[in-house]
Amino acid sequence: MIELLQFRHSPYNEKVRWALDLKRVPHRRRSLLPGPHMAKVKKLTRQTATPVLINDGEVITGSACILDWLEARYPEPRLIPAAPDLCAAAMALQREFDEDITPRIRCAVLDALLANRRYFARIFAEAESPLSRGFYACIVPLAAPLVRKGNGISGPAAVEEGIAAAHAALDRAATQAAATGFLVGKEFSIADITVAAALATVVRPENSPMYAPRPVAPAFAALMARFARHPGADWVREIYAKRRVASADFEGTSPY
Ligand SMILES: N[C@@H](CCC(=O)N[C@@H](CS)C(=O)NCC(=O)O)C(=O)O
Repeated sequence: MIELLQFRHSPYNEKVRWALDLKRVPHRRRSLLPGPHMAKVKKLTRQTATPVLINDGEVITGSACILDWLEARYPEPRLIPAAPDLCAAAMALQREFDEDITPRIRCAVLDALLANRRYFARIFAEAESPLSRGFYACIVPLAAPLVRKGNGISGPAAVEEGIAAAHAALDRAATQAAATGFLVGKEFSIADITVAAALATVVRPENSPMYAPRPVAPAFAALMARFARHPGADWVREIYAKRRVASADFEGTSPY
């Protein structure tokens, strides 16, 4: 059976979960904890990033490669536009977010989450028992420098840059989706999944796998409040309400 090694709250993992859920691909999910994940993922893939998809010994890394793999094997519903110009536009938007915009937004998100080790543990160790979540909260301060370094959080300028990147991405989503509700052409595609999953890290749509557990820690609540009334946040909430078929994440075997 296909297996997804993932982080609970991550734009790249959310992209893959979204496609798996829409295509109703039977699979198993295993959530890993940032920090302790490294040894396991490195052994399998010689790098440390999630998501990782495993199928019969075949190991696929990188959310874009995983989406291509899924689209080839589970074509319905189609997520990569058939028309060459729309396909090129969707791929270009995916590449720009994956490689440039999403990592910048992530600096601001992780910095705010790391301000409260218990909330960081709540977010990432949701699938764990209360005991191991408590243990993880204790080691978050040890993992924090690695998380900061690995994600380019070099100081306040990187955080401000991430906030500006989120604002610009929300502006762009609101403008680009104004005509059809979708970012590329007239159909829902990987472009919408990529951009909505990246922006969900700050918008945190309710009833979605990217929701913010309550009570929200003050630093993270302050970050979310910066974007809550942006028209681009309305687009994120709307596309989640209409197209994100799963309202929660799960551990273990998929319900389909
Ligand atoms: N380009 C990759 C980026 C994946 C990525 O950065 N994943 C992060 C979570 S958001 C991760 O697992 N970081 C931990 C690490 O790299 O050790 C993709 O599209 O999947």
